[in-house]
Amino acid sequence: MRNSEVADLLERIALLLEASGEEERFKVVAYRRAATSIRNLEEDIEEVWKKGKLAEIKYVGEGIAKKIDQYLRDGRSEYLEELEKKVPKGAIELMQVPGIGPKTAYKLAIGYGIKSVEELKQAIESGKLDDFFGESVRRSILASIEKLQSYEKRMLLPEAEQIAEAVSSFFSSHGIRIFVAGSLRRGKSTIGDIDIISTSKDSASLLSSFPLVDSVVESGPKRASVRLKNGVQVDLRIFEEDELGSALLYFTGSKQHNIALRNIAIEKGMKLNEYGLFNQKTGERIASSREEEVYGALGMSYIEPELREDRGEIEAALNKKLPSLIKISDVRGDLQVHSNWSDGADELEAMAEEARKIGYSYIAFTDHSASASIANGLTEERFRKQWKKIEELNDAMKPFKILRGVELEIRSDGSLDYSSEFLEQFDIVGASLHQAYRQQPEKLTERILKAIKNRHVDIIFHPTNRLIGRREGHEVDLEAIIREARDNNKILEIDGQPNRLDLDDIWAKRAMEEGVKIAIDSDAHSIGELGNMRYGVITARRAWLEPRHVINTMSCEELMKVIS
Ligand code: DGT
Ligand code: CA
Ligand code: CA
Ligand code: ZN
Repeated sequence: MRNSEVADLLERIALLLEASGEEERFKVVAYRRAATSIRNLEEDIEEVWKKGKLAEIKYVGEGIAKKIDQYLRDGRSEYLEELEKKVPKGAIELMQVPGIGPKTAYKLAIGYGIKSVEELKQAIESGKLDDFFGESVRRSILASIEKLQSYEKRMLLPEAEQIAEAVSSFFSSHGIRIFVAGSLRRGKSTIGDIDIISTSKDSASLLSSFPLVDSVVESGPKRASVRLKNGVQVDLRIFEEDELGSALLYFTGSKQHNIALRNIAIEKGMKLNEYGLFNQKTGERIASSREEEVYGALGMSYIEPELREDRGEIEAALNKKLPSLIKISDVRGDLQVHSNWSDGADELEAMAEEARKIGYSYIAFTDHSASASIANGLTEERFRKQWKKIEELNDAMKPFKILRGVELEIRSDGSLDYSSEFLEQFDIVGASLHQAYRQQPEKLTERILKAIKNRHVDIIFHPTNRLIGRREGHEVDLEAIIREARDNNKILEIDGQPNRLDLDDIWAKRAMEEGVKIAIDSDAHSIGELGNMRYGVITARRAWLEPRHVINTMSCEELMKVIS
């Protein structure tokens, strides 16, 4: 299947169109949308192409179909090549740096001949750009570059999962079971490398023969490490069957959790390492084959991997006060979903059908509001039309319930799109901040607080607006936002997009402790992305959330009472 290859092509065209600085917003949206549509296409794009039916794919018009046709036929795209000529080398790469938009990237690439992020760093450090950027901008760009370069080495959760699954099914096709440990098992939002454990003596040599291996870093009887073609490292450790529990415990980490456990063991006259829990004096082994046994022998209840960060879980486990964490099956609806009425790829009906298939009893469509023009935000007129369609679907899909929602822009002065009378007519309103996000943090906080106080707003979506790997969350005053949400009985969101996961685990826990309710949403822009709920739930588990803390574990009726 070359579907994702073609989707990448279209996305690259969209990016270049954006960078070419022309006012081609509509085109940019069209290419992105077609890319998403093809990425989610079930049929093989080459088959569709051979049948001459490219233009029948959703969002692929004649123009885009021609470009795909040429690409599949000749392996190249003249249109892309033209754009590449038009956009200076380096501009695209520079655009990845938070704080550098298309225009600035253009000027840096043309005016100063800067072709890479590294060159930009050097130019700033050597003073070459002192006239171009003010001092505080230079400092913030250098900080962003440092972040960017450190992120490059870490991957997002879905990528790590996919690799682990590929490794795992390779091993199982050879009759060997492996166990995933490390930060992936703990569900961290970014993963450095993949740690696996096996009890088979053959697994080290087998790992070296995994088809995606680029080089073998080390390989011995008890351990192996390989680097894959995509740059990712996989670490394997081999243990005896009866050491599996203590081995998993050790290699799941976190390191801080391990250190805390080891200290508890010492206090109790025992010794803990990856081979087991031992009596300090006699050396006799007390527990090792299952994690539960090791925790039990230390006087603790079993601690779920997501909690193993030394953030209070050890004490809670000693006192048998651990939370009963939320599970994906507790989720009964999704409160942030986009359709093709704004920047999503799929129709209302298809999205709702899929949500019902997942087992939800409700879904809120939250297409973008009018001032989000890059996301094809809706006018009041278009929302009224959408509501008609929603009404029809609600009749047809009973008892499944579709809520009229909106992702409402918090504008640069803190005001909102639409009048009060109009906002009243939505079932649920999520407000979020995208525009003018380079304002001072105090100003951003003020805008969010103002939105929370507005009686029509129910939820604040992705409160810090972070994009993992691209930009840090805004330095808004989250303590103040949490207090305001608590005082106004408003909800804060964990956005499940793998590059958002915002609120993060630490702040979602903080919000919960203050009594603020949390919504976990997929922020899906296509049918497939409804599955992002999973990553939101993992983050919620890392935040110690139980079903009762999460608003969308309620039935639709209860939910409507809470937000009315
Ligand atoms: P990552 O890969 O950076 O996302 O994070 P982890 O947590 O997967 O860390 P990694 O791969 O370096 O090591 C895997 C686990 O092995 C880690 O979570 C805990 C354990 N571990 C590694 N180094 C040490 C250490 O020096 N002391 C202790 N107690 N445990 C360690
Ligand atoms: Ca790791
Ligand atoms: Ca590792
Ligand atoms: Zn959107």
